[in-house]
Amino acid sequence: MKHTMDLKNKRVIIIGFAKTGRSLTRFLLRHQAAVMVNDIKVREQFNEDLSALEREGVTFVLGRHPHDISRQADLILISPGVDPNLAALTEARKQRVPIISEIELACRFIDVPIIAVTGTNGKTTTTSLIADMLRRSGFSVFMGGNIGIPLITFVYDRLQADYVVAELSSFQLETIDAFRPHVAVLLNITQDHLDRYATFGDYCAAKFRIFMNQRADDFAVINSDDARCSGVIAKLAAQTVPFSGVPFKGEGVHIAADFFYFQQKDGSRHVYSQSNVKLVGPHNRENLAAAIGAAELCGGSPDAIQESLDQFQGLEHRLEFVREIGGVGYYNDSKATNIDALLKSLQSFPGNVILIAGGREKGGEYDILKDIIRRKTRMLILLGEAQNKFYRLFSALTDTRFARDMNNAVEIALQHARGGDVVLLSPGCASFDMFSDYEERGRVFKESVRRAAARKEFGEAVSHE
Ligand code: UMA
Repeated sequence: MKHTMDLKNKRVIIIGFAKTGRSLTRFLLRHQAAVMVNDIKVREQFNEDLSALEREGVTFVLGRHPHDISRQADLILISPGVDPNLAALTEARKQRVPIISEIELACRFIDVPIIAVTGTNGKTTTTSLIADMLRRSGFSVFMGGNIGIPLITFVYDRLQADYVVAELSSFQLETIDAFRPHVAVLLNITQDHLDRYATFGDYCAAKFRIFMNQRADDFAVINSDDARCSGVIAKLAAQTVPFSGVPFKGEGVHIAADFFYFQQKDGSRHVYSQSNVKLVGPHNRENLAAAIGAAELCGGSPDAIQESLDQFQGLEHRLEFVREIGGVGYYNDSKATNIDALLKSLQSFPGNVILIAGGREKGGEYDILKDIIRRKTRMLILLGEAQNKFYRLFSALTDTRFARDMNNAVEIALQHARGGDVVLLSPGCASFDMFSDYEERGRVFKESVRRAAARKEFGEAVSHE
C-alpha cells in the first residue's frame, strides 16, 4: 500500500512526546523535515535531556497547546492519547493543515500487507496469536501498534517482514486517511473510553474506520455474534469472513464445543482442536477464532496454526495465573480496564471469586455487572477513585470492603480466602489514579501476592515450631 510522502523541509508538528512522539521525531529528522514538538508537559516533567534533539534542530513548545500553533505547520501528527478535538487542532482544521496519526504516516512507507486488529477487548492477545501462527508457518512478521511499538519503528529501523501485524486502538484510527489493511479484524465493541468520546456511537464509528479504505480484494474478519460488529457488514467493500458460535454458509470460522472449523470459499474445511488450548474463558475462544481466520487468509499452514493454538500461553496481565497460596488461585487481569473486560474475566471462573476492582472510571453502564457479581463473587475489595461508586452499586450484592492500596487489598483477600477460591484482580477501570499504567498495577499486584505468600509460609513455619 506504499505511496510515500515527501517530508523534506516540510514543517511538521508532533503533538505528544511519549512513545509515539519520540519515534516520529527520529523518523522525521531522518527525512529532513523541520520538526516542532508540542506537549502539555513542561520541560522538567520529561525524564530526559531534550537539548540533544534541540541541537539536531527540533523545536519544543511545552506546557500548553497554543491555539495558533498550526500557523507554523504543513502537517500535524498527533499521538493517540491526544484528543483531536483540542482547540489548537480545531484551529488547524480551519487553516486546512492536515492532521494524521502515526499509523497513517507509517503506512505510507510500508509495502507489505498489513493485518490490523481492533476491538474493545482481546486486541493484544489476538494480534500476538496471529503473529505467532504466521511465524510458525514460516513467515517473518513485524508486530506493533497499540501493543506498545509504534508502527513507524518498522520503517525507521528498515526492517523486513512478510507481514505487519498491528494492534490498533480507536484513538489511532480516528485520524487515518489512506490506511488500508489487507486483513482487518474487528473482535467486539462494548462501552469504553467514554471519557474521550461524546457518545458510544462516536466510539463505534472510530473503530469502523479500520474498514474504510479496504477494497474488494481485502478481508474483514468480524465477530458476527456481536450485534455492533455484524451491523457494519453490509456496508463493507472488503470480503467478509465472519467468526461465530453459530454455523453459517460461506468462508469463515465457526466455533463449536471442542473445535474451530475454518470453512473455505469452496466449502472445504480445516478443523482445529481446542483440547490443548491453554487460554481460558469464552472471550478467548473468540480471540482464537479471529486469529485462525486472519492466519488462514494470509496463507498460514493448518499444522502451524494448530501448534500455536496448543502452545500459546497467554500474555502478562490478561487473566494471568500468578500462583496458588493454600489452595487459592491468584489471577492478574490488570488489563481489564473497562466494564466488559471485567464481565468477561468473571465469566471465565465458575464462582467463589474474591474480586479486587476499582481505579479510575472511564464511564459506561456498570449495572451489567450486578448479576454476575451477585452470582460469582464471595467478596469485593475496592481500590482507587471508583471505590464509592462501586460501593453504592454492588455492596448490597456481596461482602464489600475498602482497601487502602494494592498491598492492603491482597492482605484482605488472603485473610478471607478459603481453599478452592479464586482471588482475581480485574479492576474494570483505568489505573492512572494510583499507577503509571495497567502494567505497573499488575506488577504491584503480583509483587503483593508474592510477599503475602512468603509471609504466610513464614508464619506457618513459625506456628509449626
Ligand atoms: N499529551 C499532550 N496533550 C494531551 C494529551 C497528552 O501533550 O492533550 C502528551 C502527554 O503529556 C504525553 C504524550 O502526549 O507526553 C502521551 O501520548 P500518548 O498517550 O499517545 O502515549 P504514547 O506513549 O505515545 O502511547 C501511545 C498509546 N497510548 C494511548 O493510546 C493512550 C499506546 O497505547 C501505544 O502502545 C503507543 O502509542 C504506541 O502505538 C497504550 C494505551 O493505553 C497501551 N492504549 C489505549 C488502550 O489500549 O486502551 C487506547
